[in-house]
Amino acid sequence: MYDLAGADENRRFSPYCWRIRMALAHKGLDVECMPWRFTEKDKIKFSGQERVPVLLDGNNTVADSWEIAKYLETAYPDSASLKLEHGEILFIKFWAETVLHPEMLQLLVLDIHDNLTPEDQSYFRESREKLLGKPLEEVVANRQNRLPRLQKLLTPLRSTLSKQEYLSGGTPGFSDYIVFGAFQWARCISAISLLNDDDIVYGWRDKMLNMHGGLALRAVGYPV
Ligand SMILES: N[C@@H](CCC(=O)N[C@@H](CS)C(=O)NCC(=O)O)C(=O)O
Repeated sequence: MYDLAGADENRRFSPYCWRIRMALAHKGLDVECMPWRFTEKDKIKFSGQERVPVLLDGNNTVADSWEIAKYLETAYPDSASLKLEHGEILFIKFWAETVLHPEMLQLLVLDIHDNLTPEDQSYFRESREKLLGKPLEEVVANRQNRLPRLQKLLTPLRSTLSKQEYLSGGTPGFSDYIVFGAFQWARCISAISLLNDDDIVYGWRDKMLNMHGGLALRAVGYPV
């Protein structure tokens, strides 16, 4: 799998790649995660698009985390299910991508920049400043003041986790990996603390960090 890396090639921080690393571990599949940088578009050209994760499995190439999850369910039907069959999971996916990620990006964007190679820094600054409409330093100025917005936005997550152990029900599934990917993105790239330890979301994230032999806990990141 091609996996987004920082200047330190062991810093793997993509929320989309983390979904898949957790999904692969869930299915008991070993994977080699090859470091890829934003400016290495040529390296993944064979996949017909310009983003990671890109999974290579035998003769198959699959890009896009959702497509990869579906592929894993079809190609490995006998291992633990990712529980994709209920259509509502698409709501979780789009909520994470259009509500949670953009809010987190405004907290993390400068830390992401600071952890990249010099070539990636230029590309990232230019593309993200265009997207956000201002200098990265301005985006994160007074970012502590934005934290209550994030806290509020997590309300449906809190309510769900007060009724059941995982977003997918009694056992984890791809819904959990989608949302966890966002928290792992933050943890791997920034020292900012997003969750208080008395928050039920903190407890859920802790379980996710320790799952699959502590795969996510062991990753290069910050103890937040
Ligand atoms: N829809 C894709 C999105 C993947 C994506 O946006 N990946 C980011 C890394 S987190 C990327 O490769 N960005 C390349 C760029 O911004 O040039 C998926 O679910 O896999």
